Amino acid sequence: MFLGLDSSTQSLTAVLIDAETGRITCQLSVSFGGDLPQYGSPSGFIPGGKNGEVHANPLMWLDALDLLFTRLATATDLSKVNMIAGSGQQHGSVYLDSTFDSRLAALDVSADLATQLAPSLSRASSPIWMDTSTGAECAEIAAALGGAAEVCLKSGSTAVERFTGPQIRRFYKCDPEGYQNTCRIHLVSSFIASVLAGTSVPIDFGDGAGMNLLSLSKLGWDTDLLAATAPDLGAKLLPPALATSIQGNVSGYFVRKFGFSPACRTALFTGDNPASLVGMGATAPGNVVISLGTSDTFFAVMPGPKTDPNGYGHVFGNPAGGFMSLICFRNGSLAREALRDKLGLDWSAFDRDALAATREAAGENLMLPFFGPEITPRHDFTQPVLEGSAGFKSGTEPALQVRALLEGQFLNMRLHSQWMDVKTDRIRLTGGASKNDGIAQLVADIFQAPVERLDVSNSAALGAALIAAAADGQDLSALQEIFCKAATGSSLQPDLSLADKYDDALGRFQTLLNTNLSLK
Ligand code: ADP
Ligand code: XUL
Repeated sequence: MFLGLDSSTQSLTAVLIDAETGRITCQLSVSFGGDLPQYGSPSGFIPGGKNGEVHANPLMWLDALDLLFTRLATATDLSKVNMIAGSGQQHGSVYLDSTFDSRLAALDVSADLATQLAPSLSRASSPIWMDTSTGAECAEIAAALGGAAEVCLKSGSTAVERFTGPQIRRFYKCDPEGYQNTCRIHLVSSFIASVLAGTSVPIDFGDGAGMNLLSLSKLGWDTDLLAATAPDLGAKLLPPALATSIQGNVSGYFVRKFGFSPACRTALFTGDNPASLVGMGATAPGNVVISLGTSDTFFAVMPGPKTDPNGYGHVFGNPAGGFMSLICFRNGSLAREALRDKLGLDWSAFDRDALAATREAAGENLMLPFFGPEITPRHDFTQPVLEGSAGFKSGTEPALQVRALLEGQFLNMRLHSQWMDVKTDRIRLTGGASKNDGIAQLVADIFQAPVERLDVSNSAALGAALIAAAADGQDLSALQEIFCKAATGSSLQPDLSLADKYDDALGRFQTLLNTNLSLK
């Protein structure tokens, strides 16, 4: 059996797989808000942060670990687990003093993790990916390196507010003493991996690339970025490694307390997005993943460490080796809901039949589909821009607007993923809106690629379980064939007769976008 854990923003999830039978044998979650109300973090972070700060209490993650294993030990026989791997929400960081490793080595089963490890925190809270407080630090890091493009070329992303390097720099500036007392900085992923291993373990290339510190070409910490971020930072980080590297046996705390075998081993943890790439069966070229959640994301493996010339997309390590990209489109479901509500519609106006009724208008009207600030392209939009027939622009034809919004979203995605030059044999759709066949069909038509949906709900935790199996020497692609199959009846073929229309629309969309980006 292989156990995958995912410590995400709102919950800690476990997926246990049996590689022999090809089945998921147990799935359990602890919700930070619901199960641990004492932390006052109903959505997984401490509400009311000032100046864009969004922090979480790392002790909450430790309590969640104790609680999850208590539940797992009741639900299943943990002595059968050969290997554990995991993932964490990306970018969040945990700050520890010189006692952390000795406390890990001396954990006592009669007390809990949070009580025993609390004294080793050199910073009481952890900034997480939702934090936007580091604009000044991003500018300082970019200036020290000679510009944003240089940071992107080295690390795979321009200096980004939520990324760990700028967060570390802010801590160093705001609390120099706290920074000095910090001997070890972990990501959420490597923090939890270290607790399981009973000793500090490295950050992996997947999550490490979300720090603005990792050199993509050298796969080691970049000395210029370290120096631009904070003094002596290199000494506070272990050298990064591949997610599938084995770290040794699980700590005796988990053996004695929850019944793991002393022979159970642990691999590294990675970021939730790299783990999802594995869980969606997309670690080899050809499969592209589009997640249609609150925001939309586009991710895929890349043959080499190419970077986005516009600086919008990110490059992370692929847990199976090589690299992946992640592009985030902030307006995703937020925009689909905004248009739905503005026109007084419901989701049936976005479904297959409704969209089929306006098929003749495919690619004709254009909408820049942004109701608020966007990340890709980075711009403070306030409302959509419409260009097309009179009825469309005046808003008298809601069905045309729905079509143009969705077309605009996926044309924008196609446009801004071109730099990756990835092979798209098929698109694997996930996220809340992916169950909508109308939306899924438009994705197939605009990208001119088949679309399929998988039966996977916890793709990051499943991906982590598959990483554990791969670390144990199992064949990852063979396991993905079994665990990451398209759900029956979920596949859709592109309408090939629309190829030229959407090629033409892409050019016009780009022109309209460029005109509007240069307006402000
Ligand atoms: P997240 O993981 O970001 O919380 P989910 O992947 O759970 O988001 O997706 C939630 C979103 O799915 C909702 O915001 C909603 O807009 C969208 N959604 C749910 N059902 C439909 C539907 N039938 N058609 C289009 N969008 C839908
Ligand atoms: C990725 C990002 C989020 C977090 C939380 O860059 O910030 O997706 O990983 O899920």
